[in-house]
Amino acid sequence: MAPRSYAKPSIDELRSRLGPLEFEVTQHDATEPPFRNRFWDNHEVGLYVDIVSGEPLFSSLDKFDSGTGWPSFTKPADPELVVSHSDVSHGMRRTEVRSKHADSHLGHVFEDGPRPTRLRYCINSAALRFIPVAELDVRGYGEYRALFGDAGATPQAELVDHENACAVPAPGQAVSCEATVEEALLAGGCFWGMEEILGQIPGVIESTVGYAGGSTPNPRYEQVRTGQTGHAEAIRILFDPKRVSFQDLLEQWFFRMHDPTTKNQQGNDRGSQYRSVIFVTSQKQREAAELAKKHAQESGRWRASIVTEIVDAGPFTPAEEYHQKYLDKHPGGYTCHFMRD
Ligand code: MHO
Repeated sequence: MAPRSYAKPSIDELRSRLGPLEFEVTQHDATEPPFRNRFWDNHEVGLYVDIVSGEPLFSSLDKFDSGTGWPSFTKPADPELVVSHSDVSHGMRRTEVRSKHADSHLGHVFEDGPRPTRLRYCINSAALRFIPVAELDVRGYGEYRALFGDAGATPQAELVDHENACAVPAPGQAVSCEATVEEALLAGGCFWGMEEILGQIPGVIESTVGYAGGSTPNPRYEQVRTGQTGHAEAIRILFDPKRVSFQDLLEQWFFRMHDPTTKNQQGNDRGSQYRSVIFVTSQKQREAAELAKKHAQESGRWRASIVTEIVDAGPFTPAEEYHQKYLDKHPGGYTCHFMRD
């Protein structure tokens, strides 16, 4: 086989090939939210490669549970391909790590990791693609198969020395990664119209429609539409809190784009799947949501009581592809959402 090329594609090609968050992280040094990302809790055996170029970066053999909510490794799979730079942004002195060939921003490395290296590579899931060990050969990473030996058969937890994981950093040392991207998970009726408005707010990086707040795992639309699964049609947005705060998102947009006073109903759509909910991902979001709800009630825009629920965010299951950006695909299609004055 010809040697693999890890060349970086053009920015235009990257824009179309990567998701908006993947683009923001790898090209603009953004940091994704902790925990609610692809790989922080992935325990499968395999190789993590650069989502931009495919160059091999980290191995599951060096992955450990750091408790930070980001995938964390004690060392790169190939030290040649992970380059360190000093980074003084966000008022901290940290060591940034980037991929060698594509120069993708990956995350940071801290000196508070477990043995054997005592390093903690704190990496964005959005910068990574995961190649399970069984697929290394067919995906062109055959030469990395040896790295894993019989590991394919060994549970991941037994391979890593967890002792001293997440040690407290020495005084004055940078403490951790800090997310620059925040998630909001909202429900307010049919998700087609909600996404159309939420997706266009300045500062919103990406939106996905799906199902949240129910009990059946991995629900599909046909189940949710019965109202029996407990899910609400929801919209997950990732936004830049420097450009729009969570509270403004709620006060200026969420509480104006749907009627928060109609219980289990929005426009003509009836059922608990159309209820109004703010699913919060932190205590800070809960406080902002309570305040925004209070201000919306006081605004006089809504004469009846606001029934919007504020609950902790649980799992979010993305909806079927045909529901994503539905009104872009079907201009003039059904919506009951519009901005009130
Ligand atoms: N009234 C619309 C709601 C669709 S939304 C995805 C319909 O029944 O098609 O629930």
